[in-house]
Amino acid sequence: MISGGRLRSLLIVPTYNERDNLRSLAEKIFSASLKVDVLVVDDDSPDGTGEVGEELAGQYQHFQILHRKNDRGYGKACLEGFKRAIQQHYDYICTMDADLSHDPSELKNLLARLDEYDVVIGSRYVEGGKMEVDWSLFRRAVSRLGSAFARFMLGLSLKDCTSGYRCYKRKVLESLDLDKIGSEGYSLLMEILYLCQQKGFRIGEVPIIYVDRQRGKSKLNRRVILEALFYVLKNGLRKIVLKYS
Ligand SMILES: Nc1nc2c(ncn2[C@@H]2O[C@H](COP(=O)(O)OP(=O)(O)O)[C@@H](O)[C@H]2O)c(=O)[nH]1
Ligand SMILES: [Mg+2]
Repeated sequence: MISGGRLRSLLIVPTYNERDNLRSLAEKIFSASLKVDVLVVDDDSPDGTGEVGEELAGQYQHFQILHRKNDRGYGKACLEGFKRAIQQHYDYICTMDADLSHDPSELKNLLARLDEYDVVIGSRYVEGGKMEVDWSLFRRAVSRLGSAFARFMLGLSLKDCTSGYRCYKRKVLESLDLDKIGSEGYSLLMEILYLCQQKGFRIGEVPIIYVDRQRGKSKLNRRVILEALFYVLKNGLRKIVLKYS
C-alpha cells in the first residue's frame, strides 16, 4: 500500500475499549489528508472496538487492523505494530493514542522534523506545548514526576518521556532487538527512549496540545505505573553501578 509521496508512513494506534473514539479518529486522520496508512492494534476489546476497526478497514483503503487475542498491553501492542511496519518496509513509523488526546492534524509537524531527527516526540512540556486537561492531582503528578524521574534516573535529555505521540525512522526500530524489550505497558515509552539514547540516535521534541479524552476510560492503572517505575529504578541503578565500578 503506497500512500502518496515517495516515503511511506505508518501510524500505529493501539486500542483497548475505544469503540466510541475510533471512527472519529479515522475521520480526522483521513480528512486531514495526512499521507499515512493507519494500523490499529486491538487487544480483543470487549466493547467491540475490533468490529468498528473491521468496518473502517472496509471503508478506508489506507486503514488496517491487527487483532491480538488473549493478551493485553499498550507496549506489547505497539511492538507488534512495529514488527509489522518493519516487515512492510514503512519509512516512518508513528504512534498515536486512539482517544483523541493527540490531535491528528499535528502529525505533520512531527513528521516534518524527521529530516533533522531520528525520533520525534510530540511533547507537552516544551515551549508551546500544553495540557488542556481536568486531571486529578495524582494523575498530574504521575505524568510530570514520572517524566522528571525517568529523566533524572536514566539521564534522558527530553522533557516529555511518557508521550505516546511519536515518529521513528524505520532504521531506529530495526536497530532495536524488539523481542528483547521487556515492557508490556506504558513503560515501553521510556524503554525505547533509553535504548535510542544509548544508541546515539538524534531525538527531538515538538510541542503538542494534549487534551482530555471525552469518551471512554483511561487504562492507566497501578500495575502499569509500577511496571514503569520498576523499569526506571532498575535501569537507573544499573547505570549508577556501572559508572562507579
Ligand atoms: N492494544 C492495547 N491498547 C491499549 C492498552 N491499554 C491502553 N491502550 C491504548 O493506549 C492508548 C492510551 O491509553 P489511555 O487509556 O488513553 O491512557 P492515558 O492516556 O494514559 O490515560 C489508547 O489508545 C488506549 O486504547 C492495551 O492493553 N492494549
Ligand atoms: Mg489517553
